[in-house]
Amino acid sequence: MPARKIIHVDLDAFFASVEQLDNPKLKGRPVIVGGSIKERGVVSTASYEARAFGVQSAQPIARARKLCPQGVFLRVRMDRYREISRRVLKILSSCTPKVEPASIDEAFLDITGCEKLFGKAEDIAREIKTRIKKEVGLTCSLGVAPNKFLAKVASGMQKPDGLVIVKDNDKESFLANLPVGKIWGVGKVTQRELQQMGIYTIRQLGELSFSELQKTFGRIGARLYNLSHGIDRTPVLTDRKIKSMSSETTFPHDISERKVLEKTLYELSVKVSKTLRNKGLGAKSIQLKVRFSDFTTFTRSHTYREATNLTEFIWQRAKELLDKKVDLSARKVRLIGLAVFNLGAQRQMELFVPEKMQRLEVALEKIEKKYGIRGIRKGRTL
Ligand code: TTP
Ligand code: MG
Repeated sequence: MPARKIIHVDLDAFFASVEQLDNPKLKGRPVIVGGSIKERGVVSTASYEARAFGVQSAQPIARARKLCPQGVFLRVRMDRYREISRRVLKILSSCTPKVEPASIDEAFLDITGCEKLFGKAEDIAREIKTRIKKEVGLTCSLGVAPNKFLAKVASGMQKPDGLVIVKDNDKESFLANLPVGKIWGVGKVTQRELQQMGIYTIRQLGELSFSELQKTFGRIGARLYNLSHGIDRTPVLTDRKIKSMSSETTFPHDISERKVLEKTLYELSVKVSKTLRNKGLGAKSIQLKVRFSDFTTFTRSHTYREATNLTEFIWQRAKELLDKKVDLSARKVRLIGLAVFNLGAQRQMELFVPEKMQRLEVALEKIEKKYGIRGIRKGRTL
């Protein structure tokens, strides 16, 4: 696959910049926005002038007042920020249809293949900055890179009003001296663990072998390995409309045997997980639907911390709901359904590991043997 061209756009000091835009007297002054009811007395964001005094997001307002007594303190005006956010998105969408809004003030763009039409990635990035400045009145920082992870890190490197370009060949040197905390999914706990191993920079992390990382960090080991080498295959997801996916089966006659229900759930899991994988998505929530012979219907769902698109996991989760939440003793089942929601981009790196793939295959085969399912996975792409 040729290298992709991804842009990450992040507006500078967003809420505070909008306040300065709407009231030009505030330009160049320390502006601190926060303290709405929901934010309960903490700073949402501060203008760069206020940051020079040490004011930061999530700080108690009282502390910000001490650090910056001359600051202008303002309440959050969410509706206004949303309106501006929409205008920025419109500009981005006119560059490419492949835009993924990531939060109120950031978005990913996939401009792979746009270069013939619109010029070099760097020029497209400059054009975006110019248009947002001219048409909306705000500055932003951009990262241009072969993937989302690198683009996001890059956009944060020269804030405010920055533009950082990472070429495919330079990705490892770009990451080398950055702290491991820059890696997606490395929170305080993992960071501390790594520090105890003497690992502070991404270069040091990249020196660990795949199996070492997997042994120490289990499931996130694969991610640490790939990201530390600048590898990230997550797609820019434009299809935000997909909120859930589901599949269900109505039986030709009502069913009481658990084994048949489990087998059907397995078939539904195969279907749903395959669609998820094809779309590069994973689901955190699983919902089981059961309709009894008397047509009473109910659904039970559970949300997990980690998203998945693996058949085996989805099936296990669905079966758990069936085991724990459904009373099958009194009535027969007419219909069973499986839905997944809380969808998000799913890194499929686990699947690139041959050993893991093998284990998965073995597990699936066992299930299929046990339930007498044949040929169900024909044509399936793992
Ligand atoms: P960020 O993009 O993280 O911050 P920012 O735009 O203010 O500053 P910069 O990108 O230049 O570093 O968040 C976007 C907006 O989200 C921010 O303006 C306010 C809001 N926000 C909160 O309400 N609480 C928070 O803790 C953070 C980090 C942001
Ligand atoms: Mg921002």
